[in-house]
Amino acid sequence: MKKAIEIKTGDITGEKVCAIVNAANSSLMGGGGVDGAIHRAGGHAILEECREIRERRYPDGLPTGEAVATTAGAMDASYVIHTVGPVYGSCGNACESLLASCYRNSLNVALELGCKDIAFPAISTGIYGYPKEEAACIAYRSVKQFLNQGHEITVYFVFHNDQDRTVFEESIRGLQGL
Ligand code: AR6
Repeated sequence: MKKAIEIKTGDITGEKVCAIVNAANSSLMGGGGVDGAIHRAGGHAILEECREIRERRYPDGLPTGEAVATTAGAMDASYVIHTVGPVYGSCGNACESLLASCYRNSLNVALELGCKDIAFPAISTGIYGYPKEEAACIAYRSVKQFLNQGHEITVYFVFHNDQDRTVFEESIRGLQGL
């Protein structure tokens, strides 16, 4: 049987899962980091769908912590779930719960789409400056809480390099009994 949580190193755009998560910004119009990589790999269809979502549902932009889905264009995944992580230092005490919401809301969107697996990048830990150790604990706790509610979905944490992966693994060591 597949483990509920798997930790990997690699380029998330190549993941063969139902949904990959994008660490987007509220404009949904693309950007750098993993967002840029996803739009490049998926192609123009993703941007078109993001434009429609903005027009129809979020004219002022997708709020931090929320998540929406598009198809994945040319990538192997079926869907991209776009979520907006907090900019570290911009939200005071709320940053932690906003980052946790990114994971929880993305997982709920994946379930609504009927997904049995989902791959997350380390949301907010690049351009948005969240300390990797803190973000690791928040991400792991949020996913674990969701899985403990009985939802059947395999969650991949995908790190761009082994160093980030090691930081994550060491940070969550004390949490594995959750
Ligand atoms: N696969 C997996 N992980 C990746 C990849 C990849 N291809 N590329 C980068 N990462 P970031 P944020 C890792 O900056 O901090 C964008 O401009 C990266 O090493 O992509 O949430 C958006 O449009 C890091 O660990 O996202 C927003 O404006 C993690 O992904 C802003 O950046 C997240 O880094 C969002 O900033």
